[in-house]
Amino acid sequence: MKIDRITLRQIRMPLVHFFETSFSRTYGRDIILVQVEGEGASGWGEITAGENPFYNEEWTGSAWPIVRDYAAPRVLGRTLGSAQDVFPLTAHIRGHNMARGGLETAIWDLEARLEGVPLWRKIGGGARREIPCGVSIGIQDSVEQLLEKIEGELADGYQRIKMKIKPGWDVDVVRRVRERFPGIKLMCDANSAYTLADAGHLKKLDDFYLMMIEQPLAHDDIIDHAVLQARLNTPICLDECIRDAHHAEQAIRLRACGIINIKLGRVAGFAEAKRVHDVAQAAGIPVWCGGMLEAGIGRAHNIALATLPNFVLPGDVSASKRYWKQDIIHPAVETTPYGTIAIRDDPGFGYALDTDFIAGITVREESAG
Ligand code: OSB
Ligand code: MG
Repeated sequence: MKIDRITLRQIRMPLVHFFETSFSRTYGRDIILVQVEGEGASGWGEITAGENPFYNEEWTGSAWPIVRDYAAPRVLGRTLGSAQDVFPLTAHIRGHNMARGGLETAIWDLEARLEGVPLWRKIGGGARREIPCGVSIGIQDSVEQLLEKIEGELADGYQRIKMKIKPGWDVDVVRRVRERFPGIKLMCDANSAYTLADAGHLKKLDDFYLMMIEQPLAHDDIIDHAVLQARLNTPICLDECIRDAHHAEQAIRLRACGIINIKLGRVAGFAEAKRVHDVAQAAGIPVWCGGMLEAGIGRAHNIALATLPNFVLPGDVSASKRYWKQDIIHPAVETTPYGTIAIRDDPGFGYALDTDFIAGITVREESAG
């Protein structure tokens, strides 16, 4: 498979509802799409970096030159044995996994399309025909607003609720949610807003039989999570900390977590996501697929990933309409009344691209090849 041309497009899309985490509130996304052309076909990827370097070190503005100047030149004009070759070709880049992953996932899509097979099959997935879905609900302006949102998501069939927390919006809010919804699968995500000095406070969350507490401590600190996990009954789920399979091995060895959230971008694409999955599976640690407010391409890649066998917990992959008035793919991603997404059998990531719509929301474009 020879890669002849690579095109980057930055698209701007307003969110249907703002999304607030412990680190910022987002009203819209600036997303980079990666198109790779070769052997007469195109593959597409989406860079999952945020608009600011707050979740991790990457942002839309850093991802563009990283792909253009460092990642793309490594594969452009080169004949690849398979998409598996892309990860090692860009592994000399320190960090910037989301930028690398946008290119890597595009080449997996291209390879699947050239072979005429669905992406989920290409990556060795297909353990399930429908993936179980949860939702991630941001910090709201009031507890009443949060309760109302949760009620709506449950009515739509979603199987578990994740609520974002931060200091000042944590134990008391979780208590109100638990009182109102005693039977639901509930979890929270702190996006690194606490330190070990808060261990006593976080311990109060044990009262609410949460499925897990996601990434309470620093984005790069597995050791403190191990100390905290020893004090909590609730399983810790690591997100930000797990940037590659070796981190997963270390976290598991240190008993820093009971569950791992896998995000394609955070681990630089499908090859490493599969390795994280395999490490966790061998250790009996369940995983689920995280989200980064993706548009349709990234969402479709997540669906494929979540068909690997150890993705046994509902993930943060949900319907397009929760994010966008109009998505960049056809049809939009939809859920069943019981909170699953059915996988598709079309080649590649399985959805058609709305290229006219993409052209209309493109604010920056550059090609090489
Ligand atoms: O920590 O999982 C996270 C969104 C942006 C940055 C970080 C996270 C999230 C989410 C949203 O929780 C998941 C989604 O609905 O895409
Ligand atoms: Mg998270």
